[in-house]
Amino acid sequence: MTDKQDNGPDQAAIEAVAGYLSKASRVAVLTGAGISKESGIPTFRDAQTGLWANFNPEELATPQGFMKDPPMVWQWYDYRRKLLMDAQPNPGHCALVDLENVVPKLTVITQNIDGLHQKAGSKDVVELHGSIISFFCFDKRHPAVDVPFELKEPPKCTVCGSMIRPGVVWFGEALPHEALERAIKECESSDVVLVVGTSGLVQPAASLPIMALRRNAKVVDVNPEATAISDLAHVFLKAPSGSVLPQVVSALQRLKAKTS
Ligand code: BV8
Repeated sequence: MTDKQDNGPDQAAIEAVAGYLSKASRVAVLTGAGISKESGIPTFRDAQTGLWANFNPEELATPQGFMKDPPMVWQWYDYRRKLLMDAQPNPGHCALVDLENVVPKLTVITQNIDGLHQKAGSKDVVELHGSIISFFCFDKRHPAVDVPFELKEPPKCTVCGSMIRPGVVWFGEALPHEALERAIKECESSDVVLVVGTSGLVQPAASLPIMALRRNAKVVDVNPEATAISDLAHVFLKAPSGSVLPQVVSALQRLKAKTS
């Protein structure tokens, strides 16, 4: 595709994306762990710090991993949940809130479980992989509330007695039906889809940009590293989302001011 960038975003690429957005009536944004990196949250495939350095997160984030060692998996999520409590949205999250106020309709579809889009003020957020601050029991998914920090092992469900687990989607588990349906509908009906901070490795989320391309949406990849999506995108903004998304929003605001 003619206007893709592979040497970092120059102003022309940013203006091109602003041009797409100025004509869009519906915009979808698919985000991954990368958008939270500048809030101090390690991405999913970063070398895990501390105790987790020797474990593959894709083994920990599974029902089998949890059943094999409930205290260890529980403590891994407790460590991540604590990290998130102090985390603040960064300029990338905030730029999406600004964008929501400039385009007619914007939906954030996130693979992240950190709640930072909602903390930033995004009004329409679809959580594909659940949330680290929600809990339900392993056997029957009875909801659990007020789960304290620092527990060494999973508490038990007060209804059925099975272990409480984080309310996230583990590998090998189906995504919440309504969230996935909504994400597909938005990606198939949006004029522009921004793909921000994802390695594009995890399915079925990674197929959403392909579905958008099939419906002739303009797809923009925002990532400091090239991914499988970068090559398919109309524009590849090779930069951290916290620095380039505010530039895109400013360029759009200038464009709107000129044409109003
Ligand atoms: C399912 C919650 C079926 C838990 C997560 C084909 C079709 C269907 C399934 C599969 C398939 N092939 C394989 C599968 C199975 C599997 C899968 O995709 N495996 C992969 C590894 C190959 N998929 C599943 O199991 C899914 N379930 O399909 O079920 C089914 C159907 C019916 C009945 C039963 C089953 C479930 C997947 C969900 C797993 N849960 N999270 C938790 O977090 O603990 S996924 C996890 O990875 C996170 O949510 C994370 O968001 C997600 C994706 O990773 P990324 O977000 O992309 O993060 P990553 O670290 O990889 O990349 C970060 C990027 O940011 C990098 O590119 C980096 O360059 C960039 N970056 C860095 N800094 C910045 C930046 N970008 C911008 N700015 C910066 N500053």
